[in-house]
Amino acid sequence: INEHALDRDCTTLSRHVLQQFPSFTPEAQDISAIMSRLALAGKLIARRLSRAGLMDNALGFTGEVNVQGESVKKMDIYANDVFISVFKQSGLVCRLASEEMEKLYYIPENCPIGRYTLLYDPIDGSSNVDINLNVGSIFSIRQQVGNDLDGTAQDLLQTGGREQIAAGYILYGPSTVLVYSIGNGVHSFILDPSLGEFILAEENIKVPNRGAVYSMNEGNFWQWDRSIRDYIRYVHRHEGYTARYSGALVGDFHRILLQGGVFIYPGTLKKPEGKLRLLYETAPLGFLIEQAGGWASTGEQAILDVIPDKLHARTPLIIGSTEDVKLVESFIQELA
Ligand code: AHM
Ligand code: MG
Repeated sequence: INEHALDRDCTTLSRHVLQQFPSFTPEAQDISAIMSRLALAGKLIARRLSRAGLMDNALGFTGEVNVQGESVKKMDIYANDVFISVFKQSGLVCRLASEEMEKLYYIPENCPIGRYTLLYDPIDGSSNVDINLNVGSIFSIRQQVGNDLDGTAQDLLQTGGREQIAAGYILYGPSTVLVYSIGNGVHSFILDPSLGEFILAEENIKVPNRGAVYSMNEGNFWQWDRSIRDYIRYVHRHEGYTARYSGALVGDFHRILLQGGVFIYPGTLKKPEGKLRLLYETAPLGFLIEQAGGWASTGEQAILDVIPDKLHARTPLIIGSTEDVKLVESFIQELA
């Protein structure tokens, strides 16, 4: 038998998470259990996405508008509920906050004991769902500090992204990929549908120091600050750049994580803080990119140092290869 292939097949996500801890502590067991449930959420969402076009009630809009003023898609609601359901009766996660819910959501039966908070974007890039292109889910785990049961989330509004215990995403593409970090490198797993398990694909991913890709919505050019317009003019005048933008952050980020480059969603006239939300979009990806040796910035400070003033706070995002991010920062700082 091919022992190597067999060993690889046996490196499942939950086993890998346990191996990240020096010993079999209660925290190690908790985080492993949380990751297994997040993996289940990913499998449920991947299953529904793969058949959505054949189902009566899976594509399109619900007709509602969420707290962010965005039209809600049926898949957003399904995926939002999946993350709640998988943590019911887990005793692990007491509070959840997501892009689709105005307030924190408490799972009452978990609350006296559940010491963790889950922050998540259930379907990121949901405009891609109806056209069968990649989307993702983003997650972040924090220790619940104090006994917040009144919904004010004070603990979340006093700390930055370095307090994350774990962060990651699930990318629903040709295959379903789960990428996570608990502060000890970035690791990727691929869902093997025949096993129903996420199997280790790559350990300790390092983002290249530089890359050719720049990823941003250039349709917003006229809405950007002069510094960002200057940066784009620089890119257009230099050889070696290539544009890639899918409209779904997780996919665009994944490309950059593996191949290098920079993703930019700056502030615009209409949205001075940009579009992306700190707690469940930019901070988790910031955590991953720093773990991979790259950098994430608002242009003025590290994403992981930003302290939100509200649950759904937004930040500009410049993320990817360190040299590429620093170049964008230099344009911003020159005009500051
Ligand atoms: P969503 O979570 O509501 O789908 O919004 C986030 C998405 C990102 O995935 C993507 O990078 C960005 O919005 C695209 O925005 P735009 O269409 O303005 O370029
Ligand atoms: Mg999103």
